[in-house]
Amino acid sequence: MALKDKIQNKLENSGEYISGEELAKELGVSRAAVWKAVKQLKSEGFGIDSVSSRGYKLLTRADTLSREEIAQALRGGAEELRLIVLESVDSTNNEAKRLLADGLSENALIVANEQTSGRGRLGRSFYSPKNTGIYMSFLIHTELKLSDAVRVTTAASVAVVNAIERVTGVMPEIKWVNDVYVGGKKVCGILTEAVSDFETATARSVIIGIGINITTEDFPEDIRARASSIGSDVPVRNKLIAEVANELMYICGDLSDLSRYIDTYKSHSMIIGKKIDFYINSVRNTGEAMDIDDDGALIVRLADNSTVTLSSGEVTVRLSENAE
Ligand code: BTX
Repeated sequence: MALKDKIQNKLENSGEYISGEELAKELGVSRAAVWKAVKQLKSEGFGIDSVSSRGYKLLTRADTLSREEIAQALRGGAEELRLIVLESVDSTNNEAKRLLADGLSENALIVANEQTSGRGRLGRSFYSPKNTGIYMSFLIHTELKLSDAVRVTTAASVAVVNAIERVTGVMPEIKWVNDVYVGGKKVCGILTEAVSDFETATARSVIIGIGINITTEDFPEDIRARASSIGSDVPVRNKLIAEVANELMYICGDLSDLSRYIDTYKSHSMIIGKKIDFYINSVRNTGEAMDIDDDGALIVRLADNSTVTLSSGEVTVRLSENAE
């Protein structure tokens, strides 16, 4: 039995704090080995409290993905999705594309415990370690005007925010266009891809990829200052996945019914009323974010009082460093 499994057993049986010294003595290993094994258990999703004077205590068991638990919580049409739960995959969006290329005609939800090449927008990557996050993609076959496809991203942000609030009680904010933040740091990214028919300017299928950090702590150096997790002392991944699906199916059931999502999108905006920097083709501009229109476009007032309307695509927005 691996050291970490032995420590897991001891912590589970005790239910109380056990000092690192005691564990090391009982298991015949160094305290450093105990510390390393505890760190590994944490990275697998176990909630373990470490207090220097008292030792370690198991707070929560691992938040294990379960196809059955997800399926049981799906409703309102979401239960009709073909549900695929994988241990590891390059990217759930890539998997959705492969299923589409193989001729899958059902709508599907693909979930993975880990992504080895999670993708962000514009060729960026999305850090997707195992056990501590949610990585999910919806494959939806729908006839959608390309001009309406942008609404899908807006809808997905709202589905995520509603689901997080309902399942965890945490109140997230949305940074236009599709990032979800908690405490000023990014906890979720959404990547929407359309398989389109340019002749008719319609999307035939959309793939909506959603990544949410639940208990991830060890972010890579370059994103550590900007990324965070929702945090949870109890297992939430299965419930949250199902709730995002339920919300998304409801909103996408009628994207022309703006009341299903635009108000929530606006009320959770972290930039409306704030000074922002925005980048078009890497050129920096500044202004004040005024409003978001019905298509999810951002209305910005410039220094000369004129306004511009920014659609998603190539625009990146940041809160101005000198913003109050
Ligand atoms: P984005 O391009 O807006 O965000 C990616 C950027 O965010 C990175 O360049 C990095 O700075 C930062 N970042 C990377 N990983 C994380 C993370 N785990 N948490 C917070 N910030 C991070 C956003 O793209 C769209 C991301 C979609 C991810 C989902 S996961 C399921 C599906 N499959 C897949 O390959 N992508 C989507």
